[in-house]
Amino acid sequence: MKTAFITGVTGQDGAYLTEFLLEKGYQVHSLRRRTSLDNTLRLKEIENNDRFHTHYGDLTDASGLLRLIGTIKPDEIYNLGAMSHVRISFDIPEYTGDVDGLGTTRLLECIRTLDINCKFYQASTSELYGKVVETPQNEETPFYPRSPYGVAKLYAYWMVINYRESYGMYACNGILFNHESPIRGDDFVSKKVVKGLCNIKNKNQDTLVMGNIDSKRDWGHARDYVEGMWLMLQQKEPKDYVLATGNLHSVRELIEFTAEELWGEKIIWKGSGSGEEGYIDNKKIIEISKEFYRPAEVDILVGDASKANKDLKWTPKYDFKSLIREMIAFELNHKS
Ligand code: NAP
Ligand code: F7E
Repeated sequence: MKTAFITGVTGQDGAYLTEFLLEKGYQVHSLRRRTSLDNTLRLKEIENNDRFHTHYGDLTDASGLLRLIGTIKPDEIYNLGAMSHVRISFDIPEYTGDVDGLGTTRLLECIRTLDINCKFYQASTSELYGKVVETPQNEETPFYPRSPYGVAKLYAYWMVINYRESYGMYACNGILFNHESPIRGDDFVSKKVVKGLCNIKNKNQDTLVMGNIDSKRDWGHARDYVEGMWLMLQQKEPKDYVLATGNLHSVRELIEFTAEELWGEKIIWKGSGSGEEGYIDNKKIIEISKEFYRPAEVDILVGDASKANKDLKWTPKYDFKSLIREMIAFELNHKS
């Protein structure tokens, strides 16, 4: 029976990965932060599994990480913990660097110091490509991060490669494009749109206030992506892989598709820029506010996952429509 150690277990990917590894028979140890309110809501269905364990700790606390990893001696570490919100990283850049950048180094140093035979997965991101220099982006595309989050993750990306090359560690970067689910955090655009429009449909909210609706992303389902993380650690050689669907949609299309699913009719757009508004049945449901714009935006990201497709035999099972439909069904079932 293999043992995994997961940071970021209370997040979206942490919950799906834990479920996936438990199904594979793993012992799963995980890092949770102490918070004043319960942060384990996503773990309710698995928290009583006797192969699942949580330990208090923090990616900024090196001695705690060393003690935990030294005791657990995991076969695999999945570093999913991060301050993962791109816009908020502009508000707390130093903290973001500490957790997302140095936090990764602290874990790599634990493996090196303890001299344990442990594979390492790093949650790298399409935000590394930022102001893209080519489309679609693959493992060879040069990076140009556009936020403190992207810059911190770029440092972590290179530390993973440096430890692989310097110490022969089995360490991989998964360069994952946006992936969503019903348990996505409320302040990411997919969840904000689906939840907001479901609330409006149920007359629990009047309007939804959005930022830049013309940015474009490659959205997949988190359930597909955690399988890719695991596959990266089951290969002969450690390598870095892009996981993406290869399909591009704008935030505007996300709003339009969700609205059409809920009302069965097309949203009518009026005005432009930050004065643009969206209407259904002559009722305003969308407004734009610069509050949600970013100091530097990433306009378009779409990935080419051919390498993962070939080496890992990884292909996503969900597409954009099945992802959003699942998110809508979840919101309606939880609100009625
Ligand atoms: P998420 O839902 O925001 O979860 C982040 C996790 O990190 C939470 O468990 C959070 O704990 C934990 N965390 C935050 N600060 C920490 C700290 N100082 N010490 C220890 N843990 C800390 O993120 P996600 O969507 O699951 O993403 C997982 C990872 O993949 C992240 O590293 C993210 O940057 C990266 N990524 C995500 C995507 C995507 O589209 N989802 C794409 C590419 C890469 P609390 O619950 O206590 O806040
Ligand atoms: O924004 C635009 C926004 O916050 C997507 C993280 O998981 O994926 C995620 O980062 C787009 C951006 O995700 C709103 O400006 C418009 O262009 O859902 P998001 P993200 O920034 O792409 C990457 C791969 C990660 O690694 C990150 O950890 O949507 N947008 N209006 C908005 N975004 C938000 N959040 N809220 C709005 O009102």
